[in-house]
Amino acid sequence: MDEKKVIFSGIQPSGELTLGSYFGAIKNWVELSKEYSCYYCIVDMHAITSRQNPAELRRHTLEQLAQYIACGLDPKDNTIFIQSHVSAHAELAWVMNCYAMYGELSRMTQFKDKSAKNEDNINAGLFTYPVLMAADILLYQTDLVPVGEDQKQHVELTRDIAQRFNGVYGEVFRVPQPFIPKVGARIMSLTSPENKMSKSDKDPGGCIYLMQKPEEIMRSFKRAVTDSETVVKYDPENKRGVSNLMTIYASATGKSYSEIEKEFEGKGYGEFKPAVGEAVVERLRPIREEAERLIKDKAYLESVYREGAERAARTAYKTLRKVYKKVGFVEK
Ligand code: ATP
Ligand code: LTN
Repeated sequence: MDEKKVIFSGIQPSGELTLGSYFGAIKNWVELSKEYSCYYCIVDMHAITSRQNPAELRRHTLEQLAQYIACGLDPKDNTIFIQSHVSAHAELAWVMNCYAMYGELSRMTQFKDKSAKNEDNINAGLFTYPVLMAADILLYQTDLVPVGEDQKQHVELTRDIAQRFNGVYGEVFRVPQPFIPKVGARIMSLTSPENKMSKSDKDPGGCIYLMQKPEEIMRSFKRAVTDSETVVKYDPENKRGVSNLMTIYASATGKSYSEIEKEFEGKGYGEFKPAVGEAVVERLRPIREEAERLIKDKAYLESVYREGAERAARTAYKTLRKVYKKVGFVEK
């Protein structure tokens, strides 16, 4: 019997992974993978809530798998898989749809943001996106969900849906908790630090991508928006740009904000910005090199996602069968 606590998390293959996905999520996944039983998913079904080019979606999915492994997730110790390969996700999502309320889904800030950005494609999938996410999490009897701050509301909704279902049918689902990093929960854009760094951002200068070349990373940091002062000080209210750079530096080096303030005392942004760039370049270099190597090894990647899906399916269908029985479906 596996007594370890269970972790589930996922990222949509909707573009190139950013420093936000890394510091907000994957970095924690790697730390947790040592102690817990972990499921790390590439949520391609979520990705199609925005229109995707099919060839690109396929490429991003495989690249993301290579990047998960390159970031330090060992497929032997972790169940790494592609969401659409385990059809229980779609099946549980349907049932969960009937236990999620229109009103609560209407309050989801991600839905409101994404609807405002995609006025021409406010599809039903975008609306029920958090229900599929709840199904992802609940299928594995998950204890902890490591995500960035922006996903907290979705994990809370998952808890509400699980409790509602359990309230009617008994203890079917474990009620999960969000796990949000203390530093790095919200990495902002380098060009508009009032917005979250996001892989579907239209302004590439604001984003740092895991696979980006060092020269490009350095250029983006040198151009990062700061303020008219010259003091390196953590003050997210009044110095958004600089505070964001400090968060990135802290996440890349493990230093605290006060250590960083001391390190750059009396030095201006001209010294600080390239130092952040260097730290990020060094942090990402081994990841990029390993991911570039892995992406060429299609047979290996295939073996990882096949095995991952098989392992995931075993747990997922156990939960799904229980749910079907509880709601009154006839056993086949
Ligand atoms: P998209 O632009 O396609 O919506 P995204 O870049 O916002 O994607 P997601 O795939 O939605 O990223 O998120 C992947 C994981 O990384 C989630 O756990 C999310 O909370 C986290 N994350 C994403 N962006 C950031 C960020 N800027 N700072 C901290 N965490 C982030
Ligand atoms: N909604 C998340 C991605 C996601 C997820 C999940 C995260 C889908 N299913 C389950 C944690 C657990 C996002 O947009 N980042």
